[in-house]
Amino acid sequence: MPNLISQGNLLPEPLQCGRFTLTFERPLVMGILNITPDSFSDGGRYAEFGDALRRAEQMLLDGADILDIGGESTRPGAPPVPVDEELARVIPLIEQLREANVPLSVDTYKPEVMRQAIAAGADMVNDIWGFRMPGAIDAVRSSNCGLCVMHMHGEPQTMQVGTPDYTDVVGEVRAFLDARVAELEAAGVARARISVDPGFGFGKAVIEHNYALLAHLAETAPHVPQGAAPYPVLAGMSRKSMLGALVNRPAPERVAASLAAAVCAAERGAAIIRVHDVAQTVDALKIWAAVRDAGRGEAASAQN
Ligand code: 7PJ
Repeated sequence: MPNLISQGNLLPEPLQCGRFTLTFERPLVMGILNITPDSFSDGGRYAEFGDALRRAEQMLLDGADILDIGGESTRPGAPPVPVDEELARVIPLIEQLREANVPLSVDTYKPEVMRQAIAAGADMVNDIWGFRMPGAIDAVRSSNCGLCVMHMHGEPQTMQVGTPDYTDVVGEVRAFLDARVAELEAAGVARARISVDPGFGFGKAVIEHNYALLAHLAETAPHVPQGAAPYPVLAGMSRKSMLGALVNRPAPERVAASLAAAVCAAERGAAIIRVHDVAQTVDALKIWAAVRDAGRGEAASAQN
């Protein structure tokens, strides 16, 4: 009997994530909670604390599995936010949302924000810089929070200036993530705490590189021994210009395009999908999962 479970469709390793252990029988939906007055697609509508709380509650009602709290816009060209300002935005939200009993991620690359967010109860640190800032690994190593290690070519201020240059974008992103994960593990971070992300839109040619990465999403994950479960892969394409470039619509009107991208990511093994439009994504992924499960039923009865 041939082994029908190839490495390509093994479930990702469960993710140790603070108070939670996340498993990936289906892709989990991470809802984006931006509290940045200059956030590119929400236009700052959720700048106020009360608005952010209401938005979080709605995302939970809509079925979000994780909330990703961000206090600094990282869109290309955005100005950096001082540490104190970022802390003032994210810490009260973490404290308030802890009782909601949902995994809380903090989207930051600043070690001091990581430290204080973990102390306030964050379950996960999502770093677009891939824990490359001096002190970032030290800020997370002794906690049990989950990590998302993202690939970025260049820096937010400059990454889309000129055309990003790769000869093999999938191989280069994977090599980068391999190296980051090796450094984290050498510093004592357990493998079970690590998820990875190819960083859609962060220093990639809008169409050529981003769509190659999506097409080969599973191959962007770090190498694991033969037969071992892959690292969980997070995919964040919601409303991004890689979608706008094809559908020719402003960010708030890219919901349908975002859903198509989410389904493509699910099909290619994404463990976590980071989105603005939680309710719609949850619906789309239900249909995707039903098709997957029906296909599995056929595979199982063909074996008997
Ligand atoms: C991402 C992110 C992403 C991860 C942002 C935006 C820009 N974190 N933070 N992956 N993007 N892990 O949402 O458009 O793609 S901010």
